[in-house]
Amino acid sequence: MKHIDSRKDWTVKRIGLLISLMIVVVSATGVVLASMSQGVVSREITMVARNMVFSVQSSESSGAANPTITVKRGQKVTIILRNDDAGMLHDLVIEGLDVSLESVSCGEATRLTFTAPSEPGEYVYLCSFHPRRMRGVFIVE
Ligand SMILES: [Cu+2]
Repeated sequence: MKHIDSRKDWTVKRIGLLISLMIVVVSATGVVLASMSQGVVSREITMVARNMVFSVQSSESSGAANPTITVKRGQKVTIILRNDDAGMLHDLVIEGLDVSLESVSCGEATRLTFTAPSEPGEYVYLCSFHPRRMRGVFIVE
């Protein structure tokens, strides 16, 4: 009988410990999720204008022309526009969002930080000087 009692006691302590651990894990997850929804996890995108197309400098897009850009809803996004086109003026506008980067001449760069919409959506980004050739899709997921 004594043996069984001590075993039961041990099990109760073990369950108590497990519950405490779970509470810690759940609270930690909550803190991470809360900070993410507040846009703390930000994103920086460098867009290069060269040969009349945009490309993004990152491992995922490997310099493709006018790549689709995907960000998270509510995410804080910084876009850096760099112009590598000699004798050309380029800017960057995301239609339907209040995002408009000023025009830059070759060798110059400009940046703009904004918060992505809280709802998913699909938008068009373009250079207002060359909207047919310099145009891509901006997705909020
Ligand atoms: Cu342009």
